[in-house]
Amino acid sequence: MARLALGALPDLPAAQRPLVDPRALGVGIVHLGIGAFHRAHQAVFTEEAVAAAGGDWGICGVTQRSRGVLDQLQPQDGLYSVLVRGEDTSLRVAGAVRDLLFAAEEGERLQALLAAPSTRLVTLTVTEKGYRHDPATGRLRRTDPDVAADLTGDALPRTVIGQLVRGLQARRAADAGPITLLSCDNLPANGEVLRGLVTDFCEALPDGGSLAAWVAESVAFPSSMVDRIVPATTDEDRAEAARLLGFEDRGVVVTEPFRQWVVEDRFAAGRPAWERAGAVLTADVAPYEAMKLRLLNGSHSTLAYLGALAGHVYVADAMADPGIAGVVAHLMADDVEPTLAVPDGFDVAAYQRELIERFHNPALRHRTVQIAMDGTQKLPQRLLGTIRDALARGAEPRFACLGVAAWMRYVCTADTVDDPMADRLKELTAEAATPQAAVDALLSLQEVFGEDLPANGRFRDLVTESLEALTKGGVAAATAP
Ligand code: CS2
Repeated sequence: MARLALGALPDLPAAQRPLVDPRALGVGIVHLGIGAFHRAHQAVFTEEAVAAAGGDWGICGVTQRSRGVLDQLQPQDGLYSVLVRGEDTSLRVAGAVRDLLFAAEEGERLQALLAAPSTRLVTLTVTEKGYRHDPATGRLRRTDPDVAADLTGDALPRTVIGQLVRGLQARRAADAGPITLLSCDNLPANGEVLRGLVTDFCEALPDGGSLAAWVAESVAFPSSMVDRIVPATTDEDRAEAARLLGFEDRGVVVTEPFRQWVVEDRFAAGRPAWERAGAVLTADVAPYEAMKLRLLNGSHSTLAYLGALAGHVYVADAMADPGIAGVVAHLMADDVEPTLAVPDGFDVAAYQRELIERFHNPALRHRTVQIAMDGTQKLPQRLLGTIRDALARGAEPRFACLGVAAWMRYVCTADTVDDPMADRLKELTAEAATPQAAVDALLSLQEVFGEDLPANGRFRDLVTESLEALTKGGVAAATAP
């Protein structure tokens, strides 16, 4: 079977062709972290925006650690299909990705692109751990060996923040004008966090003060809330795409019908007309961010740990378990909702019902272990914020604490824990023979729990009770109503 590429487009039915002519689209966006999520989310919004309102907003997708996505997309001229699975299945080839770059081997080209006047926007989906920050404080971890190496400036930078700062340095030297760096990762105040990390990095450089001042003047860091569930693509997905397209597509991404993007409208050098594609451009993203991170992602992580412990491979299977589904519903309504500042006119109860439906989508095979990864980087914004706010109001966030306990049980019992702090977690829990000892050991992770939560007796008790229940009676006992 022939491979999808520009030459294949005339053979596709109109409903499967890109909305724009990829050949006519110049690159205006550099995207760091071109995984499945970006391809099913921002790249789709951008293509629709360009189709509606024009502009040279093609994307150069950058990968950091592996050539995988380049091997998929380069032979396909950047084209891939988006396979949407809801009640019906649909597929369309996406046309906004016009160039690809492997940062580990093409650091100089990346720097040149960031310094080019045609590049007006850099977007990021590098995952929580890609920021190399301390999740509890949001500051740059200068002791991280890669960050420390990048700060010496001796070789091409390896970290995302190092690459951005090097690119900004070159942009300033080239007098190429202002630019926007837009974080699209699941972190609260993600724009503010990114601004803080870039500034921390600049200020740690010799003579970095004037660079930091230029950044403050010329670079915008809007925040954004992104939402679309995009499970990892499987061989069956690739087979289905080939059947629907009549061409082999190694880059296909699978997703749900739902998508949402709320973006702070503060750009230094223009942007695509994303509102024409259904994005919400607003002055304040914070209420949307908290709502999404706490309701969707907090539930997701809780489902992932409880589900994986109970042997459920997919999120939809975990949702079919009445005990787990009950925990998710209570977590949202009892623990999270009272902590939210809901935007005016927003129906938060309907939002929760819709989330539950999305989690039930049987056509999306979303693995619990995929969501379970990187727990140390995810817990603070997904569950601990809810717990802090609930405790401060004198409430008992039992379900959010069960989520934390499920993470602890998972960390103590899973064969492999995929987490940047996996070695620390292993060391800490190696000697922990009782639930109480495991709670004591894991709460010593200040980078995750801060100083306040470990010192809060009510929090410790709630987590310990749940971990005891999980240890003695398993998920069924811990989730019994
Ligand atoms: C998930 C998210 O893998 C995870 O941790 O919770 O990727 C989730 O699917 C997205 O944030 C949905 O918008």
